[in-house]
Amino acid sequence: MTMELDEQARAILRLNDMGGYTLPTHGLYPYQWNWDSAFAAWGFATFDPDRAWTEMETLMSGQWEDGMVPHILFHRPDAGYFPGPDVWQGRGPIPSSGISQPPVAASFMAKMLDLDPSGEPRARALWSKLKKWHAWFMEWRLDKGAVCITHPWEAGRDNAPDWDVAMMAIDASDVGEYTRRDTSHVDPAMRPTKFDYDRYLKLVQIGVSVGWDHEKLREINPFRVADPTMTFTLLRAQRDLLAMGRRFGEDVSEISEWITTLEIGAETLWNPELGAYDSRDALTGMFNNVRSNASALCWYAGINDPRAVPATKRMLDAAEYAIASFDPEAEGFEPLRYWRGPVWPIMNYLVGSGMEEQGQIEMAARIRQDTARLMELNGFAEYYDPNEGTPAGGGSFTWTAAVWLGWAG
Ligand code: 2M8
Repeated sequence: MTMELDEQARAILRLNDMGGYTLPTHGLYPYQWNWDSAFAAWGFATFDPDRAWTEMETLMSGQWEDGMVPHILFHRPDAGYFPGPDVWQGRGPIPSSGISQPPVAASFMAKMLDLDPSGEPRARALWSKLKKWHAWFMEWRLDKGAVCITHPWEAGRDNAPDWDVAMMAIDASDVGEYTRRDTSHVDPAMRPTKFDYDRYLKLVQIGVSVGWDHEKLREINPFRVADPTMTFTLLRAQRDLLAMGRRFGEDVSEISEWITTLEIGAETLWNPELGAYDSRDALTGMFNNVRSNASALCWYAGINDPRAVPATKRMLDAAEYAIASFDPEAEGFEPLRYWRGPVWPIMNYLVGSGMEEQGQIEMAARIRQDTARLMELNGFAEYYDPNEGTPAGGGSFTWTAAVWLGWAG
């Protein structure tokens, strides 16, 4: 059984391999996405290390002059996705979007190096690029030491309830006409709403209007939210970058300082009333009061926080398959609508492996078993209904297959 699933997972990576980069899935996502690609590299590392390093190299080849690594690289035009390169008008060496995504690449590169120590020369060449990207976050995205997103797509948790209040404050009345493509690939009931998309596009238009100048955007962008996903993944990635830097004989003093800053920032996201790490609107200073699976990334970031245990356990127990992206007991929970309830294997891996490392064995085992069960029963979907296990979103999904190969299987 396991062997068969291993083969299926490898076949999905091959199927989505465009030669040098991997699509999340054909049809719905016909380009290279940043954090998807890091997961893909790790999946490939379990059976084809050479291909794994190439994936990372292609991702980093899209890095902008200022250090940012965009959330989408549009290698070849594809009419099946909107908004494409003509709308985004990124200013990097490869047509791209104008925002970034959770920086998990350094952490997966560390895993790749464990699996394939002979890849060290390629890792060394990538290391300084990753450092430049991490420096970019530290320069442009901090609020009280926590990492902010400037667009919901930047967090990777597109329509999470975390952003609802901030989204309501955006005037998108002049966004104009556009045609979505996502809803022709999957059921619109599983996707973000038109209200969300109007604002997603409005924020892109604002970015384009200033040529994606981060300094100007810091002044005029109407959306800036400090986010636990970003803060915890960057904190973890800095620790992994530092460990690799020491191994390569690099000067890592600056990275140590970044880690201290991010640890302080992470603490500013602790919402005592919620009993969880929460997103905080950097423009208003208000917490969003949303209990999501991003809170449980604290362990992945190396923060073994006893305060976070009770609410996390409640979230695990509130659904058949852990861990729902949004608290199943909260008002507005939607088990099939994207980041407003479904369970995501990639988040399960980040949360579960962090718990394993920090000795939260019971919760970790539950999450890992549930992740495996979902794939055994329902294949390699983008995400699943946390109560029924129903596969949803895109099928034959790269990062889900990678999680099977690297961890759950
Ligand atoms: C989803 O986001 C894209 C926009 O970036 C979309 O809905 O069009 C998110 O789940 C994101 O986290 C993911 O990287 C991307 C590709 O799988 O899809």
